[in-house]
Amino acid sequence: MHAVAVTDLDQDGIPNISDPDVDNDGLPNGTDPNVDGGLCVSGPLAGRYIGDRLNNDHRSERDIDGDGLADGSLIENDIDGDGLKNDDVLEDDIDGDGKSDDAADELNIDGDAYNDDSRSERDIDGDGKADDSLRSLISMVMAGSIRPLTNTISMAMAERTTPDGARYRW
Ligand SMILES: [Ca+2]
Ligand SMILES: [Ca+2]
Ligand SMILES: [Ca+2]
Ligand SMILES: [Ca+2]
Repeated sequence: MHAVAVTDLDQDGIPNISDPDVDNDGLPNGTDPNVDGGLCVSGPLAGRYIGDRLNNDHRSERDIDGDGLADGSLIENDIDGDGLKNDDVLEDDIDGDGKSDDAADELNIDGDAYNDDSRSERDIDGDGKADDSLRSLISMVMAGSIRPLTNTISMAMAERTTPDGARYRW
């Protein structure tokens, strides 16, 4: 059903890609558990249920804000359509599933087809930069999405004693 992109779900004249309430259910995209589906309360389709019935965190939801750009697409820079870009410092719930990006039970920050720890996940936070690019790592640390492995680094730098009694730091 996502083969054809719906460009203006609620037919209010504002395309989904810039509509702050894609389904006109009265809940702004940033607080709507199902951005592209709900009971339309205003505009030409008022009184009708429009869109899908897949909540933002549903495994089968591949385009949370219904703008035609898949959640996992590198050019989708605002996955939940709340106007805050995925890499904005104020964006703390990239996929709008109600779980903070930092929450322990948030296993798929960008709401794409791959959990964060999947071997196939190349861009955990949907910022369009591969996770192993230096710029992306720095921006994720800055945004608090990941934490530097300070313990690992300090352990690596700990003083060690070799079998013959010599002491080194490395
Ligand atoms: Ca809405
Ligand atoms: Ca949906
Ligand atoms: Ca989208
Ligand atoms: Ca957003």
